[in-house]
Amino acid sequence: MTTISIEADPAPIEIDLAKTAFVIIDMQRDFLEPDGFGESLGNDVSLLRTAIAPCATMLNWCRGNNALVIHTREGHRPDMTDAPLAKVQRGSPSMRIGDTGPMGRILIRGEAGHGIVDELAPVDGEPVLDKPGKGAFYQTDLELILRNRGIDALLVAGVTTEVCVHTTVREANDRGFRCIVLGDCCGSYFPDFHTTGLKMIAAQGGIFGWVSDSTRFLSAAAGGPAVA
Ligand code: C5J
Repeated sequence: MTTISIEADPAPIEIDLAKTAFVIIDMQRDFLEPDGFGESLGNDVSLLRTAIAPCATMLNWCRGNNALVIHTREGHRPDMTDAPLAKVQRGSPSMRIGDTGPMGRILIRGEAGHGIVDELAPVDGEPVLDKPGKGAFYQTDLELILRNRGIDALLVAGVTTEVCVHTTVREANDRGFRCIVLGDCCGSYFPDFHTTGLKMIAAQGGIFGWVSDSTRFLSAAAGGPAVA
């Protein structure tokens, strides 16, 4: 057992590294790459891409220290039988789920855009969960995997802060997992949503979890002083 104390908001949090998983939410080409779905909708993907380097640093640490890493991808079966009509028909975007975009059919499993960016590509032994919804627990075996491994704390990263990261953290919190969201490893097309989304997690004494960053985690893991 290696227990460390991570500087975080609203307060430091102690975790046992053997019972901690790094969960990376939806770092998919369609959300993050120039020419992807996100950019085709007019979004500035550079706001999300800032999360790639800190996520890669965290991945390296986890791989070097035998920590469980779990990747998720948002998307649907090619026949879209698992895509609720209410999701497919929502809003009036120029392209919808299932339409053909710059990197294949939007949010469809097996298409290039659905894949995780090369910098964070999963390696053997790292579960990759395909989720049809925003939360990583909905209609996936994430909870089973975490319980089987005796995990009680999650280091959470990914995109977007206020949508799939938030939904997953809320789901995890309700299931009794302690979530430490690494702010620099997350991103949003809307900077104020990112900032406010993180504040919402840590508000009211940490109503859904804790907020920290990769620097403070790595410093705690190295046994050094926390760097704000
Ligand atoms: C994610 C979304 N991954 N914003 N999806 O946050 O629709």
